[in-house]
Amino acid sequence: MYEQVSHSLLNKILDKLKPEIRKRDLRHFYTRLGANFYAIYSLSHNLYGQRDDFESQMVKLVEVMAAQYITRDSALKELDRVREQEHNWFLSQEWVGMALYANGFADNLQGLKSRLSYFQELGINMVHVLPILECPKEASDGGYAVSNFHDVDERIGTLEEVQSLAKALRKRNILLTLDVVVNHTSDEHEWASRARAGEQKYQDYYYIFDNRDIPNMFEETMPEIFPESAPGNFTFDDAMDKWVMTVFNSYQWDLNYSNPEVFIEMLDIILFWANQGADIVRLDAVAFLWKKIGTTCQNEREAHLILQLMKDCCQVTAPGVLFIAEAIVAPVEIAKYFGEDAIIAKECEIAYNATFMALMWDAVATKNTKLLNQGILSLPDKLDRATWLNYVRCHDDIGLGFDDADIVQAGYHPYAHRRFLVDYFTGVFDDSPARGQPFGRNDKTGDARISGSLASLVGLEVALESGDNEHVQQCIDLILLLHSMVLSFGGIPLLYYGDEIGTLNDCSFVDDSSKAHDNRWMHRPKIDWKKAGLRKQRGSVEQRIFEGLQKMIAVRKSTPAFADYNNRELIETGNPHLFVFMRSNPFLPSDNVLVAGNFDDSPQSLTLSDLSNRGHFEYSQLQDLYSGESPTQFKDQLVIPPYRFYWLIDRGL
Ligand code: OTU
Repeated sequence: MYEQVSHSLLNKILDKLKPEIRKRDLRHFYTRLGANFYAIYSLSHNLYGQRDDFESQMVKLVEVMAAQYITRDSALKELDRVREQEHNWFLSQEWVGMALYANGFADNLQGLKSRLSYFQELGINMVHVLPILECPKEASDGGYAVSNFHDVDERIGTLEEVQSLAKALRKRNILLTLDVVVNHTSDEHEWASRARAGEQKYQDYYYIFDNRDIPNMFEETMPEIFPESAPGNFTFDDAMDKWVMTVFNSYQWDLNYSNPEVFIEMLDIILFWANQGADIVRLDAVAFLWKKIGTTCQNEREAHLILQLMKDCCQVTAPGVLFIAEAIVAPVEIAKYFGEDAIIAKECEIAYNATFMALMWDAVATKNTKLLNQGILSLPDKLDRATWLNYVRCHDDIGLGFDDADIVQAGYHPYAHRRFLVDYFTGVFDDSPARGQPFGRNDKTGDARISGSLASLVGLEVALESGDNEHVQQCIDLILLLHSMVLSFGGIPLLYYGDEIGTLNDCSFVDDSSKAHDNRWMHRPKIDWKKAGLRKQRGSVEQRIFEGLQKMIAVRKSTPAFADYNNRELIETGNPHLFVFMRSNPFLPSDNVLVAGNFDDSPQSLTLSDLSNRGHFEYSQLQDLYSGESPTQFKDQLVIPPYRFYWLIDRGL
C-alpha cells in the first residue's frame, strides 16, 4: 500500500544508504521493500517511534536487510522466487519433519550429513537440527544459551559444515530448520560480557536493575519456568552488582526488545542463518519477547508486533524462509502467533501445536478422548498460509497446557486431573506402565511437567522388561496410533529422533554434571546405530515401529486430503474412546478420508450412519489407506481394534 509519510521516509532512507549498497542492482529487494515498507514503518513506529533516533534506527534496519540480501546466495534467491510463486508450498501433505540433536543422532554435523539416506529411507524431508551455535561447555541449556550467534559450537562442527549440509539437504529436497534463540543470550555472550564491563550500550540490551524494587514487582505475576533449578526470574550479577532478568536458567539473560538495537541485531542474526541455507527458522521462546510489570510477560501484544516486524523484514530479504513460533502457551494464545487479527499469516507461518500434543497424552493416560475432543473443538482455526507443527514428543518436557474450561467440560477437576496425569506418566499412579519423571515441579503451585521418551511413556520399557509380548505389541500399536494422528491431522508432522525405532529413556545424564539437574536429557538420546539396524530384522520392535511409520509417511504423501487448508472436520461419535475427524481434499470435494483412532485397550465400534455431523462420507466400500484392506465391519458398524486407527476412503466413489 502507498502511504505518504512512510514513503517519504523510505525515499530519505534510500538516499542515505551506504554507497556500496546504492550502487547495486537490488530490483527484487526494492520491490519487496516498497511493498512491505508501510507495514515495517508502522510496526517500527509503534514500537520505537517515540525515540529521537527513530529515523537513524530505520536507516540501520534497512541497511541490515540490504546487506544480507546482497550476500544471499543466488541459489537461495532463486528458491525465494519459486516460493513467492508457489506461496502455499509448505501446506502440502508431502512434508514430514524430524527434530534431532546432531551430536545425538550422529556425532556431529559431518556424521549427520553422512546419514541423510536414513531420512529418505523413512520418508523424512524436513530436518530440524536442534541448537548448534557456540555455547558454554557446561551452562548451555542444550544449546539454548548462545554465546556466539555467528558461529557453530566446535563440538558440533563448523559454519562451512552447516553450509555443506544445507546444500546436501537441498539437493535431496530435504528442508533444513535451524534454531535462533531470540529471547535471551548466554551470560558468556559478548554483549553480556561488555554489559558486565560496565558498557551502558550493552547493559541496555538486557533488563538490568540496581535493586530488587522493580524485579519484585515483576515477580508478583511472572510464573517460574525452571522452579527447581532456577527459581524466580532474576539473577544477581556480582560483577555488575546489579540484578538481571533471567526468565529461564540463571545463565540466560533476557534481551530487551524495547531497545531497537536489540531488534536490529537479532534480525541480522536471523537473516545470517537464512543465508547459511536454513529454509525454516525456529524462533525460540517467542511468547516472552516483551516484558510488562503486572503481567506474566508472555503473549504481550508487543511480542506479536516484534514478530510481525521480523517477518515483514525477512520477507524483503529472504521471502522463501519460514518462521516457526515456539510458544508453549494456552491454546487460545498459540494461534495468535500466526498473526494477531490477520487474515493471512503475517507473523510465523508455522506454530507448535502443543495443545494437540498434550491432549493426545491425556488420551493415552485416560484411554478416552473426551478431553482430546473438547480441546480440539476449542482450538482456534489457523490462518490461511499458516500451518501447525504437530508432534507427539520433542526435546522438551510435556506441559499440560490445555484449558481448565475444557478439563471441566470433559468431566474432570483441573487440579486433580493434572495431578493424575503427572502421577500416571511418572509411574506413581496404580499400575501405570509409564516411566517418565516429573520436570519443573513447583511446590508453590503444585504444577509439574513430564520428561521421558515416547516409548517409555507409553509403557514399552515395562513391557520389554516383563517379556510380555502382548503388552509389547499393544505399546507398538499405541506408538503408531499417536503417530497416525500427527500424520493425518493437518499440518507438518514433526517426529522426534529415536522414536522411529522405539528408543527408551536414557538416564545416563545423571552422571554428567552439566546435565544432571535437567531430566529432559533422559529423552535426548545418543542413537545406538546397532539398535537402529534392527529395523531391518523382521519381527523386531524396531522393525515394527519403523516400517509402520515408513508406510504411514508414504501414504500421507500420496493423500492430498492431508494437506492443510483448514480442511478438517471433527466428528462427534458418542464413543468416548474414539478420536474421529474427516479430511477433505480442497481441490477434489469427493476425495475424503475418515480418520478414526481408538485410544482404548479394547475394540470399539462406530456406527457410521450415526456420525453426528455427518461428514461427507458414503459408506459403501470402505478401504483403509494404511493397511490397504477393508476395515472390520458389522453392517454399518465399524469395529476399531484396541489402539488401532483407520484412514478410510470410500472405494465406491
Ligand atoms: C524453549 O523451551 C526450548 O525448547 C527449551 O529447550 C529451552 O530450555 C527454553 O526455551 C529456553 O531457551 O516454552 O517457549 O518447559 O519446554 O521453556 C519456551 C521448559 C518454552 C521448556 C520451555 C520451552
